[in-house]
Amino acid sequence: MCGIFAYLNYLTPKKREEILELLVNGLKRLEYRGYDSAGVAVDSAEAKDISIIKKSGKVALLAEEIKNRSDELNMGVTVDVHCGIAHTRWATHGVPNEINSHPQRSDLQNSFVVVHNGIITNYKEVKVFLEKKGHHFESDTDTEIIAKLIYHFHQQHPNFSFRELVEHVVQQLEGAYALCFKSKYFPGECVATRRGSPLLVGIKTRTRLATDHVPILYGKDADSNPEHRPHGRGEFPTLPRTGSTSEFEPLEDKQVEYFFASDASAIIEHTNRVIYFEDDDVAAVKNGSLSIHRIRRAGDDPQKREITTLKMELQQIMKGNYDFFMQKEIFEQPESVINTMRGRLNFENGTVTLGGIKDYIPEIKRCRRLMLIGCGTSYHSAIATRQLLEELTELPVMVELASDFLDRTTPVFRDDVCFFISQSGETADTLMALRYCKLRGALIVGITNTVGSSICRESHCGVHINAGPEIGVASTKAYTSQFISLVMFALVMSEDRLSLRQRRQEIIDGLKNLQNQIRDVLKLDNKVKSLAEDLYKKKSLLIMGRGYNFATCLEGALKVKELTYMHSEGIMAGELKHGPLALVDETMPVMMIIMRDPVYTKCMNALQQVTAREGKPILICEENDKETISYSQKYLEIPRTVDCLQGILTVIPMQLLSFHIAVLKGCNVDCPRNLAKSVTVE
Ligand code: G6Q
Ligand code: GLU
Repeated sequence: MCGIFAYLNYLTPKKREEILELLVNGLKRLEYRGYDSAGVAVDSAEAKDISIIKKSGKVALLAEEIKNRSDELNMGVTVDVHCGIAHTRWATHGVPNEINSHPQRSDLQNSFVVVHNGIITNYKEVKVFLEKKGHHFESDTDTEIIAKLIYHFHQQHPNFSFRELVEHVVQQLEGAYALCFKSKYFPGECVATRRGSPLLVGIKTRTRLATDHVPILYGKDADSNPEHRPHGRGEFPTLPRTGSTSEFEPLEDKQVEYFFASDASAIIEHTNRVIYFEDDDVAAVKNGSLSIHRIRRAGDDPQKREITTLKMELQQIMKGNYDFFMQKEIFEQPESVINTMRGRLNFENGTVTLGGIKDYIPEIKRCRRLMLIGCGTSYHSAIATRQLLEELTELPVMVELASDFLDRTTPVFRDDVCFFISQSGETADTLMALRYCKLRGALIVGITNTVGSSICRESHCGVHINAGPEIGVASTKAYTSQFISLVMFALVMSEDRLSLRQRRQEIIDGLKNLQNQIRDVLKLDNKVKSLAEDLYKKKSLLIMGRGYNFATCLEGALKVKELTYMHSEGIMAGELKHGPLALVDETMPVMMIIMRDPVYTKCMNALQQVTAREGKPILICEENDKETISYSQKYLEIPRTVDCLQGILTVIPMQLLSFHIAVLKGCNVDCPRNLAKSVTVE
């Protein structure tokens, strides 16, 4: 979902070539989020203007364009103070072409330039206003109004600071945004702000930072007064200044570099000292000092932003000896599942401690029902664990797709406990559903893989799945870690139930063996690859199962769709007779998941229905299950584990199968077409 990257060096001499390389490399770290074009803005060679370089297509094409213009860009010059902004665009308004790429500009002189992640929902009204003021638009984007609006305010208030101008602009905007601004009127300054889209800043100094926080600075409450809300049409009111505030000097060491980005993967190689911005923070760097400002609103008056230390290491976001991030992340699962349980599940005494929710367990035990809400793969992890949660908590468990949950304006009550499952922690549908439930007094539990993400921060409590950075757009290790996190929650909820002690113990023993069993399943990689060679030219693939393995059918079908662009459908085997069986003949590719679990007999019934119609199903079944194997020439034997954990093992062949088909079809494994790692727009 697009990426923002900005770099400001202060009293830190850098060649212009180094600065451009750094900006391009920052965009490369964000490519996995999905995009269709890219651009940068830097000081022009004479440093009195701004040069913008933009290209539709991949970042590599932008890098090539920069190289082609190296003479014009005076690459050999060293600058002590400079601000550069960069962007990978995921088009929402205006086709992916050069003119619609970012940075967007205020005028032909590039007086103000801006990069934007999100959607401005009232841009049409603002555009009408600005056109009446004589501004001429060149792009079809919503973003362009931001660049022209700040220029308009600058013309009205030439003595406003850069930060004050941005504050006035964002008070007119509706919708979601993360923004970084640069201006020829404010050389060496950068202003960044966010509402609804993620943004953070990394700080790098020669010596250790003199402080572990940056206080929040408040101007006068300029926008709490209703007259200053956007009129939507006609004249914008003349806005009073928000009141000057002293710039905060967080650093003793004046040599400093700032790295603004949409997520930490673009920052970690430079520094691990970061600040995650909150909605409506306006961060300004001026004379090397970072200050964070807010327009104070009733009930909202945080006093500071912590400078946190990123835990992720660079090699974790590199591919290692794999060709693709997704491949690496599939093969990381023996380790990632252990990391999810580390420090929480004590295999010796059978206890489970989830520090992030333990204070809330008594309240959760008194709740009326559990609601598990998510999208895509995260939703499937809820499907996968619903039955076990019902069994061990003896509570009603609702599993909801966030988008549909909101469409229905589902009734939610104070005694509901709502889980929001999200790898990125930024998925707009899931975040909107969280806010919907929070507003209605429910207890909010976040299950995320990204520290500092919006869902993480807006939950009352939660569990970090500790899967490590997941770069591939198609979620793999996050799914198995979400799965295990929810299983651990079920174990916590039932720890005082004597009647469930034996069941709990078999699950804990199963979790203990998982790492080795996942390794065994990964050894099937070559066999899966040969199955992929049979399938990759097919038009469709049906995946059937039920009970604890139905989620694997849904998740496997999603993986096949999103990675190979081939149709695939997860089918509840119990539903075969109610329609899907009509699809089966000797030509239709079918996979069936049949494990020796409580629904084995029913699955064998489904298998016989399929083979009776000349179907030739590929089976995912239990090791040495001769009876089941006898029904098919093509099968994958999976180690046996406790029934409620079997889905962790049966999903891995599906991850591998979709990966190999994608490679055979020449698809982009890490960045499938039309998709983004974090869908931050509804
Ligand atoms: C799955 C995809 C996608 C993803 C959803 C939810 O492989 O990555 O379906 O699971 O978009 O994303 P979050 O888990 O980040 O909310
Ligand atoms: N809405 C803006 C555009 O279409 C920004 C999209 C993005 O987040 O990249 O240009």
